[in-house]
Amino acid sequence: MTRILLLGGTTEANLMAQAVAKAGLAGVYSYAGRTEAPMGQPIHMRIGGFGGVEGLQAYLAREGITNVIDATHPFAAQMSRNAVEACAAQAVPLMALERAPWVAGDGDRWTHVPDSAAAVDALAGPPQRVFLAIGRQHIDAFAAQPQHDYLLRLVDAPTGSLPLPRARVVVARGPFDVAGDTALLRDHATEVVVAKNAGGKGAVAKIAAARALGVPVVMIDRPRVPERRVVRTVSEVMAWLTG
Ligand code: 3Y8
Ligand code: NAP
Repeated sequence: MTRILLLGGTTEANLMAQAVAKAGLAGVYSYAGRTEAPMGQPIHMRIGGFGGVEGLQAYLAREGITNVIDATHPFAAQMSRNAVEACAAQAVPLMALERAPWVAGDGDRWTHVPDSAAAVDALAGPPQRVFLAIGRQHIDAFAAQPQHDYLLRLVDAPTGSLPLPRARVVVARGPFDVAGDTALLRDHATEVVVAKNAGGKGAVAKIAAARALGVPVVMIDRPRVPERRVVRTVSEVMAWLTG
């Protein structure tokens, strides 16, 4: 009897949940609990951390999980590391569903940086109008470059003051579209976009908008995650589950 743990929080995970429900397989969709009101899912949901590798191992045993699908965001590296360790320890098969990174094309003006600290360093220099599109968890680090006029896009309205003296907040949950992001960059007169190389469609609009407007992008490359089986499509995961 298949019982799936789907580590979610992305567009791909949502598509995966639809396929699992359609196939009539038993599964649980797991959110970290980062946002106030995460989207509903067609399968059971759980919200919150497991309590590290040990907590995840105990969960796998207690719930009789037979397959784990890691469909988390490429920057959710800690969750992916924990899944590799816990699944190996419990001998539960693990499959990652991961989108390919974006690759710069004609007209793209990208500067690649290895992590958000390097993105902060890349913003040294005279004041600019910066679209900081990397969410809430790493904003504090940019207080080291207070000279800029920031536009922040967050999933939930910030509680308390922001660590940036000049920042405007747009509260919006993606997926985003190119027309909307082009208008946003124009209205803000953005001079540089800071983005994570998330890949996929949900966050790519700002990259296409920056290309169209000739705006440079500081592109944060993905963190390393341990070796594991990876596929790019829901159907490949379904073949693995039912094969
Ligand atoms: C809680 C679940 C879907 C899935 C929506 C995808 C697409 C839209 C684009 C910008 C970039 C960013 C951010 C982003 C995108 C999708 C997908 C994606 C980027 C939700 C969600 C959860 C989260 C967590 C949130 C992080 C933040 C990152 C905002 C739900 C909406 C910037 C990543 O406030 C916080 O603490 C937010 C934290 C992790 C990164 C950060 O470090 O702040 N995602 N995003 C998941 C959980 O609790 O387990 O609330 O319904 C999911 C999605 N966000 O089709 O419905 O699949 O990537 N999410 C980035 O890529 O740079 C926004 O603004 O252009
Ligand atoms: P992370 O740094 O890799 O994980 C930190 C801790 O959060 C994990 O050790 C785990 O806690 C908990 N956690 C993370 N994802 C979880 C999940 N799906 N279910 C249960 N617990 C989870 O994670 P993150 O980067 O903060 O991402 C959190 C969530 O947001 C994930 O679902 C991810 O897919 C989604 N998301 C992240 C980004 C991003 O830019 N990072 C973008 C879009 C969506 P314990 O150790 O206690 O188990």
